[in-house]
Amino acid sequence: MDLTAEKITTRPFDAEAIRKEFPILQREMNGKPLVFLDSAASSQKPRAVIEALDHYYEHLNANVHRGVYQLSQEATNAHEHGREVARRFINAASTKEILFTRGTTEGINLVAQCYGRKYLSAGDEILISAMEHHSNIVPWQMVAEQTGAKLTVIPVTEKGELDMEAFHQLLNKRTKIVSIVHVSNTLGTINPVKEIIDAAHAIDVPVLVDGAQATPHMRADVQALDADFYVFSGHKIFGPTGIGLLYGKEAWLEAMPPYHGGGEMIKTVTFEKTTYNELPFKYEAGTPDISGSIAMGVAMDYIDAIGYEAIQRHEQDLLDYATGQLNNIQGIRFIGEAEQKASVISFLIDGTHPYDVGTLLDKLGIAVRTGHHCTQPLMDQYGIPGTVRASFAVYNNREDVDRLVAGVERAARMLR
Ligand code: C6P
Repeated sequence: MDLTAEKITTRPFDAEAIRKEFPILQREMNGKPLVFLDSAASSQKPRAVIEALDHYYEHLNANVHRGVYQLSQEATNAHEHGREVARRFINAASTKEILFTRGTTEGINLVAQCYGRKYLSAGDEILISAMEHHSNIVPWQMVAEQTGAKLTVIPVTEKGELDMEAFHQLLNKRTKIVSIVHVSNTLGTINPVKEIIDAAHAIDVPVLVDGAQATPHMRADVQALDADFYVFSGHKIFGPTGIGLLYGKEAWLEAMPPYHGGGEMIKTVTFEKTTYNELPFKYEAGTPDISGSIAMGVAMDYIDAIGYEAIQRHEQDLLDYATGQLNNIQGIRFIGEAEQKASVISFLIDGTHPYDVGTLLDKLGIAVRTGHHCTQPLMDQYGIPGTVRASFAVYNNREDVDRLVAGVERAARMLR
């Protein structure tokens, strides 16, 4: 297995062949074939990614960037190849701008602390939206407490879209950073991030984009977007858990102080003074997740081989079909009806609690997520405790939708 091979040949789209590449989908749950509809929480993994993890530990395992011996150099090459794959995947200008993190959450905390402690002070504003995941709220609240800055919040309409008029009014001279979700994990809404970035840049305000829910479904081209920071998680794009990516423009990464201190991120250390390593290592203290960077690269190549266009076409079909079928169920209420939506459907059934619906679906072998989806302020706006959320990936099919619809109908009959 050559983990540094330059390949990516797009293949003809074959939904059933793709499905077979995900071994876990052969499992049964509660005596029924598993219907996995929680990919927005964490996607399943294709065999190629699982094999890459195995291959690393069987053939390449050694620490990186340190050993003079060949095994360490091979591990380093494979790890750095993962970075190059990631650079290509998001069309960054340089691998200096590609930082490995533990995931979206760590990426946002890194920017909040490194940018915030240097550039924020009392009276400054951090502009986020009412549909943010807690990961894009709490780190900013923490740095606001440290610096005296405050959060301002773009409202969300009843349909689940950003109120763009309000955004343009809220963006002002006191705004020091905008941090916005590309695709909402609860509503499925695809936000107009390019419009937001252009407006912010017009008054020299940098923008962080939380791409955790976008990257499973669409190309994040950081140069076309002109994002200053773009973050996402490996485990939502068919890669392993514990690894993610922070893209940052080189100028910002050079200007900001580092995040964690330790090995790898230094050039020289004395008890009096430490000088920092060059990019991207300045932000990567300690031994990285080597198998993770390699396997995430394989996951990115896997997406590129199928192609985002084909993925989107397939998922749009499932989204339309599922929305239409679920809509026939009496008493269903959709939360999130934006014009531009990814394949995420949140709903409630009159007279039932989402948790009970989710539990009954599980008995039928159907995995959905229930609860507030780490977006409590959004739940408060809708005045609901949570939703049932079904999210679709490229390995799902119409049969999965049929099982979901039959399951929800049955749950509704039993619970009302
Ligand atoms: N949303 C969901 O089921 P981490 O946990 O760091 O990989 O990702 C955090 C995160 C940040 N932003 C958005 C928009 C997200 O959707 C998530 C993760 C999961 O919706 C778990 S709550």
